[in-house]
Amino acid sequence: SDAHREMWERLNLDLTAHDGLLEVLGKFYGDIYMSQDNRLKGMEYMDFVLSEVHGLRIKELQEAKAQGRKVVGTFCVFVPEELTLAADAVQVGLCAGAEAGSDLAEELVPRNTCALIKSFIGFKLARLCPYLESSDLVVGETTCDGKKKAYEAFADHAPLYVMEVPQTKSVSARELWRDEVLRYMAQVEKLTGVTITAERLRTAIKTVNDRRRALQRLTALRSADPAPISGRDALLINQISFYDDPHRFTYKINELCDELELRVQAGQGVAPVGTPRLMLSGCPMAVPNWKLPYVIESSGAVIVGEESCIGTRNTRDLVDESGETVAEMVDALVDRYMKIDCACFTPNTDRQDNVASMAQTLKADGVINYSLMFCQPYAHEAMKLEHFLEGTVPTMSLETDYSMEDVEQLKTRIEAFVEMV
Ligand code: BJ8
Repeated sequence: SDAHREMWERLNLDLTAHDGLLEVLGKFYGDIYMSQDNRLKGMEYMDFVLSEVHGLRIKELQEAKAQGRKVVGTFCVFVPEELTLAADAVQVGLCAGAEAGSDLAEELVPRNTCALIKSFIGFKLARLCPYLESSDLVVGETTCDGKKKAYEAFADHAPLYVMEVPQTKSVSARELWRDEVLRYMAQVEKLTGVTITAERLRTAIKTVNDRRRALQRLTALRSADPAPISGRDALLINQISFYDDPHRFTYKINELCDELELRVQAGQGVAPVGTPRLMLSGCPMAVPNWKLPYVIESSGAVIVGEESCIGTRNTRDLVDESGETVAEMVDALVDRYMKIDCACFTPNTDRQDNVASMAQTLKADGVINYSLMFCQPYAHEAMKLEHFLEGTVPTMSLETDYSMEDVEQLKTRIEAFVEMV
């Protein structure tokens, strides 16, 4: 609409390139999502949110800003959203899953950089992301080398703040992380002018836990056979969880889970009983990175879980809600975030156990390790996981990026794997 265009213009987007992006996105979504059978009624909300991803949600953010609220953009699940919300700011995920502005990105970061990093830089330099342009603060983090060096370059282009994420789970690493959580708390208080009180923090912890609980409910329902929801739809839900209003989103997911429960009771699903059930494990799939799930689900399999930051790695652990003082609640946050089993940690053996138990709970017939090309941490762990899972569940590892050039090749490999499981 004209109002949307005016808003995009005010945000200094490149309108022509942005029109092109939305057109491609709409077509891609139609092919991958609207072609599915037996979709849940509850997915209509997701279709709507996605169709308005650069429209209504951005308008809401602009309205929040007009009321004096701040917007914080993030690239990693280590940024404690509870503190952002407790300071009355809005948090949105910025990591990007489409190839855009890669020529420009390659002027800022080396060619051999993973597609996720190149994408968020490309989106910025090509002026295509209204979330980035709405952000008052952009929070980076010292996770993989690719990201932490990219943020140095990115700091010239965005109001960047970097959290130091430790590399191990030692006692001193936890101390470092606690300091970093407190430093972020001071930063977000400075940004908003809001002091984080115990009451505000308690409410925020509850809000984020409620969203996690709703997504845990979804994860659990996916253990049913036949699979009651497609992997594509479940991934979309997880992707949308990063930028939708948390209260509205949680309500909608619980509603969708009610519908899923009825389906499971009636023995209905999106694919016949006996369809090979696969689990994805590895790098996050940022919106609109739907390529691999689409290829997998067009190869005679159904995806029943995502062990990923856009998936269970972000929803598995809750923050303890029994803290009464700000200090106790901060400690609870520190403990919960230290449980994240990102491949940037060394060693990271918890992840192996988590993948194995998830495969078992979800009754997965196979695990696909997914690494983005040039992602060292997840490529290394894919090798470890293959060994670890040997004899329990068939595993294969794939490396890919956002381009469509390897779709046929992926399909061939996945079909062979599906035959075998
Ligand atoms: S907690 S997984 S969201 S860092 S794909 S940029 S690792 S080279 S995304 Fe992540 Fe936080 Fe960890 Fe999760 Fe680097 Fe690999 Fe690229 Fe990656």
